[in-house]
Amino acid sequence: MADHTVTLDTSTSPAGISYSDNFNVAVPFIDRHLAEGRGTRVIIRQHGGGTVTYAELAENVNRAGNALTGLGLGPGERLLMMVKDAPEFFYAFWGAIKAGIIPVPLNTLLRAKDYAYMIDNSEAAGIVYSAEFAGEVEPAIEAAAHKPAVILKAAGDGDSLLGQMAGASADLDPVAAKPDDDCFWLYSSGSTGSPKGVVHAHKDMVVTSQYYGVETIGIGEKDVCFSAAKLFFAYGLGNGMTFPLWSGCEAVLFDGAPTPDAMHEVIETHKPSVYFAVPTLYAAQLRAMDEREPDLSSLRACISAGEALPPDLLKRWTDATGFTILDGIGTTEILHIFLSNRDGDFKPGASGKTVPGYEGRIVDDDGNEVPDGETGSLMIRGDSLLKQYWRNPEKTAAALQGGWMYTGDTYYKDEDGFFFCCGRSDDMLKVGGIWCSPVEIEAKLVEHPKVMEAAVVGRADDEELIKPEAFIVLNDAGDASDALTGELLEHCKSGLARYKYPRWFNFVDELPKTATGKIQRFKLRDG
Ligand code: 3UK
Repeated sequence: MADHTVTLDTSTSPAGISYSDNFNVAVPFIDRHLAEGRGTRVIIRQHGGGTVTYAELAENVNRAGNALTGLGLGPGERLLMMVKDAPEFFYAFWGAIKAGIIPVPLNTLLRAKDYAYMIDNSEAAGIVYSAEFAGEVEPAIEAAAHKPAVILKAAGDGDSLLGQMAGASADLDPVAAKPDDDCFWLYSSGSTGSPKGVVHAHKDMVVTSQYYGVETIGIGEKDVCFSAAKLFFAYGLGNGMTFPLWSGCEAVLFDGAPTPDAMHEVIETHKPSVYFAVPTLYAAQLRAMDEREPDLSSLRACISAGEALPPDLLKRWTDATGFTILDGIGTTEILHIFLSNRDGDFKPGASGKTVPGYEGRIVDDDGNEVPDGETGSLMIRGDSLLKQYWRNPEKTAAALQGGWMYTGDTYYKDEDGFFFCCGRSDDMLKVGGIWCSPVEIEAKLVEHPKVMEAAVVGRADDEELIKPEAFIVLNDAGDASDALTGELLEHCKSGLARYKYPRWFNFVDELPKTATGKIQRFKLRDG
């Protein structure tokens, strides 16, 4: 077989996927389109900006790879990316991969402290960031002990990546790789401890794009994909970049905050056929529709992931728009969705059935499969699982057991094969589809001089969506007041990523604890 090729046997479902021995995934995702005559077709439609064709993309990827190499980055070295949803995200990510450099897209909503940790943990050789995020990225670079050799703005004149690309060659041979070689990382959070680098292989984006994108959602050449979830999330990376690239269709990019009105404007302007969002955003869009009815007629599918989609929200969306929403669960470790509802085969409240190519088991504490209808831990097997958590053999061994991934989610399966989510096995929260560690919010609250202790749990709001709620013990109980609540709110908003602040504050005399002093958050949740 020629180098860097994927062969699909579509006579079976899931399709049989085989790879050439020498396999750099930038070739099938980027260069293949030129060979298949798609050069003049549009891949990127930037909201408020221009378009990029497949030929322009391929050239810019080559220039980016050459620019990064020219600056001194070498194969296997990490390039952290705090880059907004814009063409330069594609150039940096694929240019790095084609040159053997490991791109690591980071959540652009994080704070300097988070970035400093990731710089040190990854020992990144390079950082590329959009100017919008300089206020958090630049202090992080100052604070980190490890000093990346290459620091570069993504866009702008002169020293930026785009500036360097202008002077770089438009030809680049893909660096030799194996399908299972390290390709890119994403960071994933845990309830305690620090974020973990999730190492993915070259083949993983092929697996998710084919099994979920093509075989589950039916994404094809005529589709236009728009993801409200940004590209730095595993969810957005698939929705807004790898699925369109795999299927040879278009991606709409929007670099602003995903407000309901902005989403409606983008949909009306660019007429996407497949829309990907999170439950919190669907709920906010419904509220905005009370003011103005958007034209959503270009859509053929609405998809939700990141947190459970409440059945009532699904019903209200369907009543208002005529569309169903296909809920599916994915994780950063498995890269994309592995349980999904389908058009004509869905149940409200369920995460759906297994996606082709994945197997799911629900097990008890001893690892034995439980009968249908009983809850247990969800384990998943498939070909897109992480290789490892970077330099974390303990967490890797706990998560990957005999080829199965322990998701940390509690589930049951009904007699029809539908999986139902019953929540996390740990205390982690998903707020608007984004991880939120109670421990991190508690630590921020305790920094306030009037706070002695704090516990944070998830509480369902009026729309059944989970938000953080704080229980606070003050040094002096007499200080409890609405003014102090306002002060604590500001304290959290200014020091944490913006989705993490508590929506409710309760002042209490003490927190429930175990004999060993561990906060019993479940008692606060249930109480
Ligand atoms: C939770 C869900 C119920 C669940 C993701 C689509 O969310 C993604 O990845 P993360 O690593 O989080 C994974 C965790 O989020 N979760 C996600 N989707 C659902 N819970 N119903 C859902 N539909 O706790 C899971 O373990 O941020 C989503 C595609 C790729 C992804 N990485």
